[in-house]
Amino acid sequence: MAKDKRADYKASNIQVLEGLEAVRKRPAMYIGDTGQRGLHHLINEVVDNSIDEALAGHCDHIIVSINTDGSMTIEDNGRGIPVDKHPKLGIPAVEVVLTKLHAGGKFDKDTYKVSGGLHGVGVSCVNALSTLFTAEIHRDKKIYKMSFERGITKTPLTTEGKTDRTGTIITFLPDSTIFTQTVEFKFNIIAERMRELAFLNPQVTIELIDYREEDEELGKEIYHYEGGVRDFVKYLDEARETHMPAPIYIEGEVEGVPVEMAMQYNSSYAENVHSYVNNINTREGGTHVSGFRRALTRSLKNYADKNNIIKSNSKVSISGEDFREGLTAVLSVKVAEPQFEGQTKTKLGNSEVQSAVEVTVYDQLNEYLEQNPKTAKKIIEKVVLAAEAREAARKARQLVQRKSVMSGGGLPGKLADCSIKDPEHCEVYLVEGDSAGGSAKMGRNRSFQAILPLRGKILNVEKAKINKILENKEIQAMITALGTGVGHGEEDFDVERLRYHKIIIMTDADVDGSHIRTLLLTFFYRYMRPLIDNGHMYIATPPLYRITAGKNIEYAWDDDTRDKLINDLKKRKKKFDVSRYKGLGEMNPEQLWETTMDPETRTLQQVTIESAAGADKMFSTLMGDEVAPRREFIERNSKYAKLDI
Ligand code: 0RA
Repeated sequence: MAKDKRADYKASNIQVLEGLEAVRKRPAMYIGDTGQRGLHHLINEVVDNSIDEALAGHCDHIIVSINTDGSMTIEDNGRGIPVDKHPKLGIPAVEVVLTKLHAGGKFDKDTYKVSGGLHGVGVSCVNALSTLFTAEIHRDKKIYKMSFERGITKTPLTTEGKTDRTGTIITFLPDSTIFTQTVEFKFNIIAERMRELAFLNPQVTIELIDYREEDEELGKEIYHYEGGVRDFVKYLDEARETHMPAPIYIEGEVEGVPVEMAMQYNSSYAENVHSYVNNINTREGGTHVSGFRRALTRSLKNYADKNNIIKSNSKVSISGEDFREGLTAVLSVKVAEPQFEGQTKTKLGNSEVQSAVEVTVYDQLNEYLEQNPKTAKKIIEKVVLAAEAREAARKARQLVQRKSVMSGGGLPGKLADCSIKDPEHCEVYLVEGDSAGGSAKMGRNRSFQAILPLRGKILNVEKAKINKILENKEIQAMITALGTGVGHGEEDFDVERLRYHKIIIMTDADVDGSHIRTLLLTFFYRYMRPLIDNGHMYIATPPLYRITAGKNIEYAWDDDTRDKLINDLKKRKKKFDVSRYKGLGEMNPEQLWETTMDPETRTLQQVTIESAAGADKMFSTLMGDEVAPRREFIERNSKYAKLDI
């Protein structure tokens, strides 16, 4: 492996800024939150350090294990955390790295550090938030060990024997007094991030092992992708029909900014451009994404003009977004000092990156088109179709608007609106079926709860063009009720006009219900994405069972609780009756209010999208053309009982 001299720093380079007290006092300030997301963030924090070693050319294997006692182990074959004494502090460098905030040599600008990017709070935060944290270091032919409790050194650095390898093995047990919601690590959440890291760093192999799983085969996955971002694009499009023999691959470096990109057109109508800076998903885009878009538009337009493809085919004018319909792309750049902006700090601000990406993509895409005239022609024809569909959609949109104006107040007839008008305090229930809709209308608090019953199956937007989608009655009703408009353009969709800050999907707790929920989520994800990003989408959770004992009624949301309630009643020698709710329609309005709609007692699941690439893959697999990947996806995920959406 190539050694990078610049990264060969020792203890003296490690800067010390702060203690760990602050982290335990305000954990959310450092890791975002203390829920499931924050818990899993701990793993990323450690793995990022191993990836940094890989980026510096010193590591190519990482093993991530979920242990039976609830702890996590992350092992790498990097150089090992330095152990020599820090000149000023007089303690081993590893102790500085693991106990002082922001220590870890990440002030070295010459290497691209994941940990210097978005989160970058350092592995010491993980230590602070763990009841037990151990580090085993293989370095200089020796094995070193050290352990901590809640960030405080428990056993100082000792040597324990000899070794021929180098690397770091970190094990930590998250503190349940900090992570009060859950300390349970989820295989799927970790798997998604590890797979993503393996796609973005083809030089590394990442093994993920779940020792809680008895079936050895089920509990182990190995991620290694020689093809890097090319393999990522193929993976994302697995359930889609593609229009090209292989993804276009572009790679280059301009003024110290390495650029890598793979792209491929498919038969869907969605734009799937995923971008990364130093392995961090830049969901809000930024300069690298604008560079890519400009290059794509310019290059394809040029080619079409030069070869007279567009003129002879179409009268419509083509806009930038038409070049990205049905496009799956992954763009990955490395930036030494990234500037992150935007609401969620996932928008790249460095202006020099735009031209680096634009130049690289433009030149190499031109070359590709020249060399592959057949594919080039297919792409341009697809772009023309996209422009025509966009034009048709514009007309359909106007029609929807005109219709709603003609029908009076402009709101759909079956919407039972709430009486207060302040969107912040209003919520709308999207309810499956007219009968459940009827119960919900009677049971609701009409001052702030609106009900929109939806009839039958919602259109599968994954397989339909935008103009067809806009002709669908149920979708029209949702668009007018929500007030935001629909689509990707700034003029098409405006989250500021949203009439309800909570949009709650309420479907039956059965297979049909979950299908309808997924169809709705696919629509919102593809065409009203900011509603999800801004945290407006929720899922209602109606109970599965009702247990009646005399006048006393209790509800259970799962089998365990039902059995507990039953056993309790048996012990107290009470007579009781258990009924399973088959659908929302079986509940009377009072029951529906009490269990599912009363803000005091209901549980709402907020819809969050952790990884855009993961969500894209999920929706395209569940709703797309190919049957085999769908079956496999459902089989794989059914062992985790519930999809995490
Ligand atoms: C500080 C400096 C160096 C490496 C690391 C930290 C390091 C940290 C972690 C955490 C997990 N695995 C890790 N591997 C390395 C530079 C090492 C050198 O100069 O030899």
